Amino acid sequence: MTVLEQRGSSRNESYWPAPPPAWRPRVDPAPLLPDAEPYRLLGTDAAGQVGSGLLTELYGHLVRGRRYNAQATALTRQGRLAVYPSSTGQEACQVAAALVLEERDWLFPSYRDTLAAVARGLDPVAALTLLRGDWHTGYDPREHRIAPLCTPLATQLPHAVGLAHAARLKGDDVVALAMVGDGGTSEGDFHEALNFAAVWQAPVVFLVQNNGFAISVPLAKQSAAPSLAHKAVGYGMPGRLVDGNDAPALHEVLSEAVERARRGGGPTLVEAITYRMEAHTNADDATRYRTDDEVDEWRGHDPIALVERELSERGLLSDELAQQVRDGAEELAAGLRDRMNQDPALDPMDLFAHVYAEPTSQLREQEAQLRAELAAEAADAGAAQGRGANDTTGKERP
Ligand SMILES: Cc1ncc(C[n+]2csc(CCOP(=O)(O)OP(=O)(O)O)c2C)c(N)n1
Ligand SMILES: [Mg+2]
Repeated sequence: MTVLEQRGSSRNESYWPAPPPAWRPRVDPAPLLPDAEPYRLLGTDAAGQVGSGLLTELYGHLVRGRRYNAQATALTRQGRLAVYPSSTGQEACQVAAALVLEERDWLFPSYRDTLAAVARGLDPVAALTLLRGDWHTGYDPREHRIAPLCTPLATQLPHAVGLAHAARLKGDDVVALAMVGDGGTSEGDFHEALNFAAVWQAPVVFLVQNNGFAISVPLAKQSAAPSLAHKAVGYGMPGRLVDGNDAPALHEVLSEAVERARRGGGPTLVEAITYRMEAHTNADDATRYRTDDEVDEWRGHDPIALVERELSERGLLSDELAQQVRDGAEELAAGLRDRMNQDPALDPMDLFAHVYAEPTSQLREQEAQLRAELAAEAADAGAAQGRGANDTTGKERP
């Protein structure tokens, strides 16, 4: 019998044995799948189940957070802050992430998550240290259990997994919550972190703030996934899709994920659908890649207005409460202004300290280059001052 003849006889079981049971889904993927629609509480029949105490607490944090963002952005315009990635519009994610954690837990923020760190109790000025151009974090991460605000995309995620896994091995009751943007989910570190977290059943919660853009790149240009929460299923962990502007809904979903992680149930990926109301940072012009209509549409789904509406419906938004919350926010902003108006003694050359015990040759080269540039700048400034002092004509020089 020729090979072709054998192929033809599909009933020849010695030639076509049944395939080994190599592939079987280890778990039923259905329970891991996110809901088709983002989970919401405010504006639904279930809103009544949110405690009034929590609602009021969230409100206070949201208003303070928005005021903090506005003040920090103003400081960039005054040259007091090098750069600020505002989270205006995303305050619900920031506040909920901070409030669901216990003191012993860890927060792993990205560069946009200053508010989460402040809502967790970090000094509002210390939280801006890196963005001010200093070489260090400005606070002791171990003391506050807040990792440094991370600028390289997604690198905070494997760190969170490592810390959570180590804590579990040591028997410490610690959960890590790691924040990342929609753009960050396309990074290799995202994959590695989620894969390890699921295999080890590490007590981690991943919170993706899907604000629609990675700088100017809209989500559709960098992911074809049905939703970012769907990515969880491929790793073997549940994915949850939540309205990222609904603070109580996020608080509930994140609390459940934290509790699940704490009792040994493993990691969860939570995707919060939200929107960045300001530009990427003060160095970006958002009008070049999105329309005012789109921004206005999101203005109608504002996280603070949503909570205010629910408080009003319950008769809880008294003038007194509103004033008290506003005063608290103004006090925070005034403190930030005053303290940020003091000039820190920053030396750009400090960049090169503490990188390696023995600096590499490339680092030494870069150090020499920066030293030369700074010297040339200082010489230019000196010469300009000299010209100004000798200039009696009042005419501008070419
Ligand atoms: C590894 C790495 N690559 C590129 C960048 C440059 N970068 C800074 S922010 C950003 C967009 C990130 O978008 P997203 O993750 O959605 O977060 P968002 O800024 O929207 O909060 C990029 C590409 C970076 N910081 N790190
Ligand atoms: Mg984004």
